[in-house]
Amino acid sequence: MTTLAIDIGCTKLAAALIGHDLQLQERRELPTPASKTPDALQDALRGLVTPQQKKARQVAVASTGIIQEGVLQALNPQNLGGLLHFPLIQTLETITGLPTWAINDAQSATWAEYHALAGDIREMAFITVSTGVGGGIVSQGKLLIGTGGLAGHLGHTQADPHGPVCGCGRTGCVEAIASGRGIAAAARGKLVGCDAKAIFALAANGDEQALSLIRHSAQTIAHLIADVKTITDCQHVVIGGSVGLAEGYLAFVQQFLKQEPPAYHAKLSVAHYQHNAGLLGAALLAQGDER
Ligand code: ADP
Ligand code: BMX
Ligand code: ZN
Repeated sequence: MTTLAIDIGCTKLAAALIGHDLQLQERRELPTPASKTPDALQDALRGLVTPQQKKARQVAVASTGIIQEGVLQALNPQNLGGLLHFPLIQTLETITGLPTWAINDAQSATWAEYHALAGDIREMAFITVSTGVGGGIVSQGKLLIGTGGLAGHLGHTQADPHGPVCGCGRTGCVEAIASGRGIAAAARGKLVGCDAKAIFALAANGDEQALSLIRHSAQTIAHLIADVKTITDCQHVVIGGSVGLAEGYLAFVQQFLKQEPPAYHAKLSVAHYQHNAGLLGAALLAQGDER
């Protein structure tokens, strides 16, 4: 069965048709609307899926936010321009007329990346360093979602009790420091106003402040990985998201993780499916037992 997979991130929306061979066809991408009202998101989703919906039998959504009973609840509404609540399944079923299934974006990507790992791995974690910091955990071969959908929201563990206040209301979350938004918010002087992509470009040209902002993010993610290892005993941690996939970032994380005692080390790699892990995981999960 062909699935129309949709990935709703805080910066970009993506969609593709995915069959049983898990090959992506007709991948499309649009920016997440700047005015993130429910109407603006609904219009953007309609524009994204209309060209493809006739070719699919079902819709599978991987979306930022806590997904409970098909509704998106923002944990960090600041990342979604203040949008708190969005009826994902209802909206997409109305737009497409197709049965729709939804899960958190990072949980979804975790499942795709778990399937891409070689060997008999039963415990793994995935961390996306993107607009925010998302995460997912596989324990004993099962994806943890939780009764309320919150499981694996690793970006909201506390990295620094004296750190910046996070949009979720907590102080010093990993997300407030290490995410694309966090990197940009810590910029000073001539770097004020630069986004994370621009800060990576400056670092590649030797800018010391840009490099130190990126290293601080990577160090925060390395500490998070050590914490996740203590909780899950994961053998492997996969890193995704545009910041996580950026050149040189994983090497910094690796360097900082090596400074932790060996018990807290885990094998690290970048996402096998790169920017498509969320789309593929949603299709895999929605196709479920039929595969
Ligand atoms: P989303 O959050 O919608 O899933 P991304 O994974 O693309 O989207 O993450 C967006 C963040 O990644 C932004 O903070 C942006 O500045 C940053 N970013 C985008 N492209 C790059 C890049 N090539 N290198 C480093 N950072 C990037
Ligand atoms: C935030 C949270 C997570 C999400 C993560 C990465 C919201 C809206 N999102 O921690 O649910 O998985 O960001 O999302 O509260 P991304 O859009 O930055 O990839
Ligand atoms: Zn937080």
